[in-house]
Amino acid sequence: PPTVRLEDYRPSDHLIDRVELDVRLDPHDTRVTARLAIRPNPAGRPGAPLVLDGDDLRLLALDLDGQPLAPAAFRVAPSALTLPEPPGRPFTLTIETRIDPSANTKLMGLYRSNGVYCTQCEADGFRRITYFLDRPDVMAVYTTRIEAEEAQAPVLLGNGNPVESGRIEGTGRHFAVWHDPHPKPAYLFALVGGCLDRVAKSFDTREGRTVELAVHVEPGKAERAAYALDAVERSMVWDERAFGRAYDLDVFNVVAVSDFNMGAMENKGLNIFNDKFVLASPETATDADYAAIEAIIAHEYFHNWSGNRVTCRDWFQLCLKEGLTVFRDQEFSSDMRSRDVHRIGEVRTLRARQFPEDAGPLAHPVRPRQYAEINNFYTATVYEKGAEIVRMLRTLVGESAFRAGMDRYFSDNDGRAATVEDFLVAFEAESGRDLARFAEWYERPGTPRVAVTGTYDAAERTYRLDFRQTRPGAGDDAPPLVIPVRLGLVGPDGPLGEATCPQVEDGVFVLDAFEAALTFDDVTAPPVPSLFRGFSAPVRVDMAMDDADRLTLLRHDSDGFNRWEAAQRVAARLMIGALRGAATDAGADAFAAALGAFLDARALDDPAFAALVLALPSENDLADEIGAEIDPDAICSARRALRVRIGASLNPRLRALRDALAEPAGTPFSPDAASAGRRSLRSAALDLIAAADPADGTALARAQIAAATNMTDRLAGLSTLALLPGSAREAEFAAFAECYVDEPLVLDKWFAIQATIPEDGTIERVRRLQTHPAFAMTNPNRVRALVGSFALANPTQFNRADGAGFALTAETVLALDRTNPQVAARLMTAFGSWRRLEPVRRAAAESALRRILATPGLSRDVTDIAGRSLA
Ligand code: HT7
Ligand code: ZN
Repeated sequence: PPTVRLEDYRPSDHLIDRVELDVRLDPHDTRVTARLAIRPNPAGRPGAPLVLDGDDLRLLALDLDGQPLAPAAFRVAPSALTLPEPPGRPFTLTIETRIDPSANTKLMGLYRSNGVYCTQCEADGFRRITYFLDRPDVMAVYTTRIEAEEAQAPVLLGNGNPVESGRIEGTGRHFAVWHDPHPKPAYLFALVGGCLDRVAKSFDTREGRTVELAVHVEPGKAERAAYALDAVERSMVWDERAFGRAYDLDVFNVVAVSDFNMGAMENKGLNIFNDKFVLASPETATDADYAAIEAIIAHEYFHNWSGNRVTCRDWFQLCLKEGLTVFRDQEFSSDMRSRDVHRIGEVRTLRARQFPEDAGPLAHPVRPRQYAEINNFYTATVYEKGAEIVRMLRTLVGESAFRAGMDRYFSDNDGRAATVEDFLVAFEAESGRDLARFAEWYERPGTPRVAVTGTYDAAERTYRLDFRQTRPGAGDDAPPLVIPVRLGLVGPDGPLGEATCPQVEDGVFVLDAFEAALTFDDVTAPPVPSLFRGFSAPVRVDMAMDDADRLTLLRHDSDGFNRWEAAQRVAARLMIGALRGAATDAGADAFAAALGAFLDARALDDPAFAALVLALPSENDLADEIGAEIDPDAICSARRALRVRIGASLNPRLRALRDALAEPAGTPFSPDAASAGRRSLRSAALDLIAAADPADGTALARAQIAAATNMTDRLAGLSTLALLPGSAREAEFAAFAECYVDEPLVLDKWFAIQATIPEDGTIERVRRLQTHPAFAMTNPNRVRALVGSFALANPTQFNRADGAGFALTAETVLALDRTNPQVAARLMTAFGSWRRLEPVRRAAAESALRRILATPGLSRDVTDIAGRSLA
């Protein structure tokens, strides 16, 4: 496929200032009339042809300033409309196109989901609605008239504010006109038409604007939208307080649809969501679902400033809106919940998704320099590593310069399409700091490594730390990065507050050379260093440290993240040691004893944190750490063995904890963080009990399912059972399916749990489930639940040595590619770590990849991922 390069960017030759759209909705024959006010761009090439993007469009009529264009004056194809010699002055082009929303299986452009008309235009879907300059630096003011049969689509929503609506007498049709006064790129355009129920409330911004907030959902599900509506309001309050950003329209609409390629979309004033991230009730949603809804509602709302008011000049700048907005939603969730617990969750996600991406064939810089298919660059690197860069920037310039820099960035770039450089300049101005070298974080792939050694001098009472950074994957000529290291020293009884070091300011040392050394004075006893507190930089840290020292950190560090990290490191060392034949039972027992002491001291004070400590590093975490010649079966066995040993050793404590945390009968469900934390610790305890004693675990899990008053407890019981083969498991699976046959989002959980069972029979089970009447390739959530969970969250079965897991995934990718290439390409990313497997599995994965790439008629999306994976 042709490659788009950052270095080739040039401004558009033409601009579009105003768009008047008239969309007459029909299931198969939707007519779109676009009146575009176009003018030559003073920054473009004079006299250049006008080339409007299209995708799968049929042109019905075309005129210029009210006159039909002569056939010789334009060229048309489904993918472009060209005026070779457009007027060298402002003019109005009126284009009528015809589209078939019911046939749109790609779910990009205008499509129907369960009978609801909706749109998805990012990154390049608007060109599937009308011919346009479909690039983010072309920003226009939109007025949209939507017309539809009233019985089919009683609700008609557009961007901006409602202007007018009415019936078209005698036709059964009606219309609504929406006007958005804020210039925006086409990717933020949206419309919705359908039968929808809603919940709403009004909100007064601190600037004195009264805004009608509404969440629209499938008929009969309005009650399940209450939590999302509340999250919208909390997001608005928070953005005013934390960033001084207020909402800027009279209405804010959220619409939930069931067929959606990603999580949600921040269209101006009309956010459209995958209903998985809107609908919640105690009976159907888990605590994790509630937290995700809160975070994604916030994320899309925050885009109103970071993305919409200030947008991206081109798609290479995607991290400018996505990394920044992830950072903003993470801060919001940290304020709503426990900061330490949330930070641990963020880092777990980064390590699970971004670190492997950065270490594999799909690695790319946070600001890529080239792409063949932009939809394949909505990645963990752009989002999650992009957010870490913003966090490091705040650590470097300090809280108050950071806030001032954000204010400056928003005001200097309001209404503009900006770049990463525009972003950094605002912080340079406010902090006086030169960020040219910091900008290197955006430029090259690869996770940096920082090796640290510590030396204590008892006579001098000094402690020296030597740092060395390396940049695997970044290229030999890569300069050193600017790495903020938040750190401190811990003694046998707690933090060593009196130790001082001139290079450490407010607890932060800035490592900006390949090598550097620090010396602390007044260190009265051999300390344990607590490095990268709060995970202050997205790096891998290599420091040899005894388990005993790490367990000192678990007990005494003032930093919550590093307390958790200490336990994770010990557990990882034990498991990796075991699979190399180098770990002892004594080590595991010492670790179990330390966990027991930790639970006694802290579990009831902070159950959510304790649950995270008990959740050992995942199989994928261990694979990432091992890095080469990976045998997922060996990893799974080593992990299981440690869980068995800990479960056996802590059994009485875990049982006592479960009892202490049980909610009194009749307690109403609350999704708040404290209640969720208690549930998660009870379930983590159950999981370890069951690992060591399957019979007891089965009984406890069944009892938990039977007594459950909410989906969190029910699903946790089922997840524990999923690891315990036998008739009890199958009976509970069957009962669950019967109970939730009419609840698609709950059935997705049922599909997903079964797909992740780490047993040989899972392949057959997944194939059987693919023929289940509820399975549909047309619904992305269902495909992700079954095949996505299998490929991305079942390491032993996806990576089976006989290649059966790769084959199943490849077949699904190829079948899906014919209808929805974007979702097919996402599924392909499961192959991203294939080169790090041991030789037999590696060969099987490679042949599956080659088979995919050789398939005739493959989409650009899948060709791009398969091609890069093999390169
Ligand atoms: N900005 C959006 C990213 C997106 C997307 C969403 C739904 C379907 C297709 C999409 N392509 C890109 C969502 C976000 O990050 O906020
Ligand atoms: Zn986003």
